[in-house]
Amino acid sequence: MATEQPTSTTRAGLAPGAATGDATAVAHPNIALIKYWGKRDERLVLPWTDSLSMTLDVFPTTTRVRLDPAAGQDTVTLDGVPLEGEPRRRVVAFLDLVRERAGRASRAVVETRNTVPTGAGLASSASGFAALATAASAAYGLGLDATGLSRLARRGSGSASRSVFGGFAIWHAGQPDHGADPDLGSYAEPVPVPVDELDPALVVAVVDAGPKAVSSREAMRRTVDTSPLYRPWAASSQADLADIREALRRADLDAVGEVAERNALGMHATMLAARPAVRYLSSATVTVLDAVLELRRSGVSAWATMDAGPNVKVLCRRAEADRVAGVVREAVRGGSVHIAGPGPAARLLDADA
Ligand code: 2P0
Repeated sequence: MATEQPTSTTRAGLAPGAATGDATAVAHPNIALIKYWGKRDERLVLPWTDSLSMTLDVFPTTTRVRLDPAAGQDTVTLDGVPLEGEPRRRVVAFLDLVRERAGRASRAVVETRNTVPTGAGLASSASGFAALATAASAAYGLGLDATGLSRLARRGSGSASRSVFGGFAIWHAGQPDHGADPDLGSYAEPVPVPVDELDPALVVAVVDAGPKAVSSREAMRRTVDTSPLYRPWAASSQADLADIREALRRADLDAVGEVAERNALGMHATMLAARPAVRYLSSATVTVLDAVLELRRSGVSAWATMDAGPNVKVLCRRAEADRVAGVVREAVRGGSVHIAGPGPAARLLDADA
């Protein structure tokens, strides 16, 4: 039986679209089992391929957006430290988009608290822009439903479109020729999955929490522009998506893991073939991959996926997650290991929460 997926909520008692002027939202990162890698439109953040993810129940991001009509510019802090450079530019550009849609000029004070190691390939931009989209749209009174929020979050960071939803979510690339407004065709939505039967967990092995040498944005661009393996991977990813949806429907964890692992390895192959190559996987990554293989040989369902960094997320059964985490902990030595389950949708917090 399909488990009901929570959707994003609006603050109780307010008419849709009423500007609160001050809103706080929380969102969780997601890990893609079918990856998003490559944009067909950089400005609108439209991907070449559909992707599918599980939102986690760990590492939430909490963001407060407070309008400040007297201010001449936005104030943006992350864990109490003012953002500068490109990260600040991305937040301000996102707020400009919200202001344009709201028809309001007020600058804002944005305070974000992150619990995910920023820049470590653990999708802090997904939880970050999902929380920012949810809080900013309430503060400025955009009155969006969950689909609209997903489209908006996408403009901040592609993967954020999926963190608007809890559980499993698919992000539709949208058709290249989607009518007059291609923005409308690309959004995420929940995928019904028999979660209790599947009993999924992701064991997150942080082998290196430092910032990455090449941003995922730049790495994607280089891969699409120069990798001879990009187009074949994009085509096979569409087939992987169909396979994983069927495996999820059947609650067949081994089939889900097999497809997720091949899709991730294929994505990394496209980067390795880019010119110049982008290699996020480190020797510590390979050590964890060997441990995952060893677990499988010993009869444990464990499958690996890696994003734009050296860290490994191991898909397994919740009932076996402690055992998997123990083996992975041995392998990473010095890194940290976390167990995550399916997490909730992005949501607004009550003003007095
Ligand atoms: C994903 N990643 O599907 C893929 C797999 C990394 C590897 O989404 O440029 O930070 O802001 O849209 O969302 C990371 O890319 O990129 C990502 P932008 P984002 O989770």
